[in-house]
Amino acid sequence: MKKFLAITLALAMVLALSVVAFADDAKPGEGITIGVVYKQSGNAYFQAGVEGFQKAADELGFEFMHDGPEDSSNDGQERIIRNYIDQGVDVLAISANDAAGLVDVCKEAKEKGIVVLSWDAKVDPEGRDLDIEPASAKVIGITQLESLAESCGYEGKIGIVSAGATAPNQNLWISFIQEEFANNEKYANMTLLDPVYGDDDYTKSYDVTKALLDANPDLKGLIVPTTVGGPAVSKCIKDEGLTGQVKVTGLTLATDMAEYIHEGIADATFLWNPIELGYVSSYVGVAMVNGEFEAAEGATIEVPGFEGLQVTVSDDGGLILFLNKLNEFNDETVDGWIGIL
Ligand code: RAM
Repeated sequence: MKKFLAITLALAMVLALSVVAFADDAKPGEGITIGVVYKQSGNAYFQAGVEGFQKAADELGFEFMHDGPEDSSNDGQERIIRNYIDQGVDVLAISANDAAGLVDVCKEAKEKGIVVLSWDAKVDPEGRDLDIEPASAKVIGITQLESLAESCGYEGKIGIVSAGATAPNQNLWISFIQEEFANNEKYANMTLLDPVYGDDDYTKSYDVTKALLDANPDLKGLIVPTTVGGPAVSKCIKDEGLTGQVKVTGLTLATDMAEYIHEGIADATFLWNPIELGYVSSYVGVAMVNGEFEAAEGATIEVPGFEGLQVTVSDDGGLILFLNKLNEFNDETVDGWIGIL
């Protein structure tokens, strides 16, 4: 009998230990679904963002779906979001084509208890819980202006070839470029043209650049704050025989721009790592669903490989979290990034 009791006790202990072990193995994201929505499909920048969500999904155990409209439209994004709400996602992670355009559908999602994050390009404060951005819009804007001004010797006429006319991230960066340009004496011998828009479409970006070059034969440089626009604008300058005469800077993928940087069309371009944006957004979403992190001013979150992630109040009055990492791609550094970004 004693032996029987001892065996039963031993078995019970093994069972109890394995339950604990199983509980330890449970990943914090299990049972959670994230719906990732980006500005448009077929954009390598967002494919890199998705890699970040995938990396976090492998670590945290959540499921995710991802999609973006072909045409960079607000309506297309709204349809994708409604579909995700119907499918019962726990988190929406959105890079918006229009900050105001998605507020209503995002409010509906929030009312249903869905955590709504924007990343890369914000949804206005009423429609989001938290916006996750690479760095402050002012730093991103001024870094490009200063780089191009230096390339142009602080003289002459420069322009901007942007993404969509309603793109929240580009418009914010441009507003800081314009403000700094108007207020800093350094740029007194330069002229800044109004932006033109290539809609994150390669052909359209090429065509608007051609029109700008034709209309401004004295143009000295272009700021291109979009990964799709950067190579299209550079190709146009090259085709027009203006290499070295019209300089480019902007926010680009290294892989797309290496050739143009080595040829001297761009001295330097910049970008954060979109993989990291997707990765951090995932950790934030899972922690919010699990009640381990609340989006509130001053709140901090631990994400592997990151330090000092803290929520602050954004220029628009909503909550924001910055990664604070900006990489420079130049003749010496760009090749080291090929294949990564
Ligand atoms: C394009 C998109 C994206 C922006 C990058 C720099 O891929 O417009 O929103 O962050 O460029």
